[in-house]
Amino acid sequence: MNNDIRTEIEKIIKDEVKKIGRPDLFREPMVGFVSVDDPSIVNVKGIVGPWHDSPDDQLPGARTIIAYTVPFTKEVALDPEYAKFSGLIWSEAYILINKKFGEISGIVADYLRSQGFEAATVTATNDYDPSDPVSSWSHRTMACAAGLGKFGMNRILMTSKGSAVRYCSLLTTAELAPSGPYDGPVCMGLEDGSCTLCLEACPVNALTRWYDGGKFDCQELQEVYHDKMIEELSVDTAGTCGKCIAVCPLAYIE
Ligand code: B12
Repeated sequence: MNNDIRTEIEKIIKDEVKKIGRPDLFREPMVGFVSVDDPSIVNVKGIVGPWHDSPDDQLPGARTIIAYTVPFTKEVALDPEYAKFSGLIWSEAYILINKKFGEISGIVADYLRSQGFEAATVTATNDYDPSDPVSSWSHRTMACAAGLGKFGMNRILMTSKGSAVRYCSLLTTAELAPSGPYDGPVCMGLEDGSCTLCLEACPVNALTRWYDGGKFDCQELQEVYHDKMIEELSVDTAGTCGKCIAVCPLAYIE
């Protein structure tokens, strides 16, 4: 299979994150590849929900999904834990990388087209209706299927560099060799129930009742934090929370 193409894609993604010039916020990305024939992709509507797109909905003839993750530095990863509202550096990193994701995926897609393949990019976030906060394309499900991580009790995908990371993915008609299964650290809460820090850290107790109003309270909290930052701190930044990630012993892994 096209190993040179895989190597070039990894290089493009790593170089583009380096070019942001913020080693204080971002670490080297990790890239994973999964075939559309992988059972977790074939069954994606069953795993995520019937509203989720199939690869063909995004790109007719898609053969491979390229998932990538940008890990935050320790300073960003631990920022939300003691922040009164949104963590300032967490929010800065959130805004910067969300903007950059479109550019990075676009460059990878152009490269694939230059090699004679089709490619389709997918918006990194904020592509959903707040009255029904689900996206038609779950980047972390793609990352999970591509062997980059495993879900934890806080509903966050843990990777070998921690769970304080952000995800993006794109599709191509190129047949690229899949990455192996994830073999990094996993959530202790799910493994043996020995950790419940994330459940306790949520200011609105959303994680224990996610499908019973919890996800809406999580969403609303981020809006409240946005307004409070303006009112009390005169800072207009993204309303984020992330306390369920920051308290996790696996938030940051060297
Ligand atoms: C809508 C949305 C929200 C909504 C609600 C999400 C929801 N309904 O679950 C709100 C506004 C509440 C929200 C909150 C947050 N979000 Co948000 N959000 C999204 C968005 C845009 C879509 C997610 C979605 O459709 N979810 C629907 C559910 C059903 O799918 P899912 O959660 O993605 O994946 C599920 C399945 O795959 C399944 N699953 C279970 N077992 C298995 C096994 C296998 C093998 C597989 C394949 C899958 C699987 O479990 C997952 C969890 O239920 C994504 C970006 C994107 N397009 O992916 C970001 C995203 C999920 N959010 C993210 C983050 C960081 C946050 C916040 C921390 C806020 C912040 N930005 O600081 C909180 C964390 C809340 C939490 N603990 O989950 C990150 C997650 C990073 C990570 N490490 O996992 C994402 C991926 C954005 C990004 N581009 O990086 N979010």
